[in-house]
Amino acid sequence: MKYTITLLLLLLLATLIPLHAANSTDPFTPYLDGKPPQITREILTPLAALSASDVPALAGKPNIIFIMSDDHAANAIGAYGGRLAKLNPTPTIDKLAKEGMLFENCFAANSICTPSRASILTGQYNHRNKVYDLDGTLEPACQYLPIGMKQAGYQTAMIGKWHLRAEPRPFDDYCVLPTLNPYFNPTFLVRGEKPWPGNTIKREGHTTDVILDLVLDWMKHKRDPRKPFFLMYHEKAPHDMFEFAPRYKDYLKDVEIPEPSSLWSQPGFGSIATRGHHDELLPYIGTSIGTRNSHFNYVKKFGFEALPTEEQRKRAAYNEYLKRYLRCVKGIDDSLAILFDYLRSAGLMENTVIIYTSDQGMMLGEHDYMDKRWMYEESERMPFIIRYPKTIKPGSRTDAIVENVDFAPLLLDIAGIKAPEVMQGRSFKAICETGREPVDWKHAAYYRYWMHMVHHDNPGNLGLRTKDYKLIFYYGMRRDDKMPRTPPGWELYDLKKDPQELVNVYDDPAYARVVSDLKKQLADRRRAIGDDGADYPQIEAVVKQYWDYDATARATAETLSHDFRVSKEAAVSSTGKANKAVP
Ligand SMILES: [Ca+2]
Repeated sequence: MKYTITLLLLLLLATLIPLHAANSTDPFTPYLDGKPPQITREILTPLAALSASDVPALAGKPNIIFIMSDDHAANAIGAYGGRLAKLNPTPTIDKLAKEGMLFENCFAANSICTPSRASILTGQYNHRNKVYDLDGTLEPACQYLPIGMKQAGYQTAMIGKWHLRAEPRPFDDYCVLPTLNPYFNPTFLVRGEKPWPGNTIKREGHTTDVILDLVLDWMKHKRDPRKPFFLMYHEKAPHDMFEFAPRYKDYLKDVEIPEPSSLWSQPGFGSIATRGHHDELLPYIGTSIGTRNSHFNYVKKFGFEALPTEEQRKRAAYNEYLKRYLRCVKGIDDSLAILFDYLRSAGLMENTVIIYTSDQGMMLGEHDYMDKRWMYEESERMPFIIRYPKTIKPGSRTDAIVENVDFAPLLLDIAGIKAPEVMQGRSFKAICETGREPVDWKHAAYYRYWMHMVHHDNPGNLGLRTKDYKLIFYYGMRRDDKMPRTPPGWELYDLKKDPQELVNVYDDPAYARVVSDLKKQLADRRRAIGDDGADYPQIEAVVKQYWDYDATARATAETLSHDFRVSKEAAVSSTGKANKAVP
């Protein structure tokens, strides 16, 4: 009887609400001309995308929980086996990996929060979705993933860190942190009577605990058991400044954190683009653990300047950084243990696809760097673990290359619908289920970081990462060209021989063939995905000028290196502030 009434209600709704699907069966068709339409009613009305005949079909669809932390490097997950694994930082996530599949080569197309999230929601690279940097906005009409999941018949919810500025309107339910938010006693933006972002709720406690409570509350009280659900559960932790819940203050207290060798010595690392001519830009490029970068380093930030030697200062800063960070990670891992216990007790564990990832990685002292943004492994790599024992073999691993633009197509595929043309990524469901890559699967991940020399002093760059090599080109300028340019330069790392990227072999004659092959692949990929420089011809001119990197280009790069150093020194003498960024 209840079922019949539900069907009748659904039929009634379907009659009352005019679907634009009447004109087209593809909800994404209107976006193909690049002009997002106004949000239509079927996007806003939870039940409208469902027709009565869909209801029985939904019974076989799995639920999906997409868990994403902020800046959680694979190195800080035990299952990835990095140098921190011996500290056992993530027993719960490790267990998830044992019960599912771990991706060793999952990469962010742009290793920074807002752009990576935009790629995940749209299935597009940032030159296409136009969310280049932290100021980017992803309008509701372009939030293709939740729109598609709803079309597939799912109840959708977004809880936690959002960072895309515009309202997450296509979700049935949302409860998201504003862009700037504290670790304790956070405020959330919710749907309500006032226009976005006018409706808020406030919660007491540490953000990790509060977000877990909101997730559990949604699961227990707001979930519609008649439908499969798609929940995006986004942590704020372990983003800087790493404020952990007080109960973790003694975690790792007396432990000496294992160090990467590149924290101390890396004579073959980098290029003129990252070190300057004869290392003259080392104080200015890339924020540091030790005092190399006087503008932003963790010796200063954590107050270790009074220690007698640089070795002591750097070691103290490194340990403080890693302990704060890992205490935040521990909080996430403990939260997930509670969530998974709940899923088991509610009988949801076996029919729910669980994904754990992070919006990108994080430099944890490798190369004396902090933060992300770089294309180096620790920053570019995203952890990606997927558990669904019905179709995914427990304890499996793959080295297939996948990118964050592939997430939305995968999720839609799991939900039983095809990714729309507007998405540039491709589903890797077959890899999850078979462990094998389709014959025409991609061989490389594309990368492009646009936020030249802001916040953490990283030059603009682009590149390609294959299973064997990484080619990076630093073009060194901002989109508006209003920040001093840094010297263009190339770096090549042989990842099989040198997984820690300690030696740039770009100029080694033995790699000349590799360089030319990779440049061709890079040019082909840029063409294929439409990153043709049309929006920023000034940058594209630099890419062209330095593509072959002949003697003339190298000489010009040296001049730019000197000019940049001089501009920095002038800024110090005029402002009195060490290494202040000058737009
Ligand atoms: Ca992030």
